[in-house]
Amino acid sequence: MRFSIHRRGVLATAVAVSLSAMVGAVHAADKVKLRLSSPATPTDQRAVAVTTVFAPAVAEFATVEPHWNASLFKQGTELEAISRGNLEMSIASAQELAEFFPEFSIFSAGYLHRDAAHQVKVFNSDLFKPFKKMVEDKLGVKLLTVMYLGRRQLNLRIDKQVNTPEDLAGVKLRMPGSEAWQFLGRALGANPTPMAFTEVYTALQTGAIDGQDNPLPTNRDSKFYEVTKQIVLTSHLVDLNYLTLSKKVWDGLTPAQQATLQKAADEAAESGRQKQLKLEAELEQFFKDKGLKVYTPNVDAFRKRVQKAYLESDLSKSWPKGLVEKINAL
Ligand code: KDO
Repeated sequence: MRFSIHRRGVLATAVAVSLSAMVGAVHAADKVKLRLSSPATPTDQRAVAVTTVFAPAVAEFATVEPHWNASLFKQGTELEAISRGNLEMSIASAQELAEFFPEFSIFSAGYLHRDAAHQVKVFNSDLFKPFKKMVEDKLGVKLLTVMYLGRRQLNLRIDKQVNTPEDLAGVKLRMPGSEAWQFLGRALGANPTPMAFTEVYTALQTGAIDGQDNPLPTNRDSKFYEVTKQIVLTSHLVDLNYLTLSKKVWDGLTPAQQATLQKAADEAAESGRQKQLKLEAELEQFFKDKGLKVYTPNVDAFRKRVQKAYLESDLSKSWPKGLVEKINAL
């Protein structure tokens, strides 16, 4: 008797377990899988925001599967992968978008965005709407929100004091691998060379390059301070990325899911932005403690040279007329 009760109990439990496993499996299969590929490290604040704010907020209907350190797609190939249906999400740059739409280079121009708040204003303004639509219609990619990467600073393995763009003559500066980035490197007065983010540490270590540029938190996360001697605070680009999603995936969501996902993206971006700003304010001392020289050059000289280079360039010919003024006025 005891045995049979026990047996029934076991059977009932087994049935319940397999039923709930089946229900679980159905739920998991019902969920939208969102694979995200980015060269960012998992400790980068954009990555932290995606995993700790965005993913839990959409968990009811989506499973976010992030691949950091460019482990799924190479830097710069993510947008095409989304467009072809091989990837659902990325953290894209304006420079990458400019490879498809030259007019996007306006958002990659040095000394254009003033700060993190200005980036948000530009992204949410009417003037950005046609840009979003163009990317959706022609590439099938939705720009969900703007993420703050930070003020890019020169980070050099050479000792030479850099006060003006002239001091960068002949300096082999790694820039990410698209034309808009190379242009910025030249505008700064350096000799730019394209290279993927994941190769930078070794290139600095071996001397294949003289330096690179990135915001202070990135320099810490990727340990570039171990293989460089100085940080020159040029703040030449208040850098941004867009959190992107396949338009096809977006269109497959219910209106309520779309609203939840949009809110999650905005909240993740805001959380990452605040943390990144805090880190930027704190990190100067961190690098000094690591033995690096950290100083502010003649920023006006850099600003003048860079802005002039953009305005006289072919890149700016693709920019809608009057847009620089409108951006400045925001
Ligand atoms: C870089 O390659 O230097 C860069 O900072 C460029 C950004 O647009 C972005 O792609 C970023 O790398 C990666 O997310 C890694 O932090």
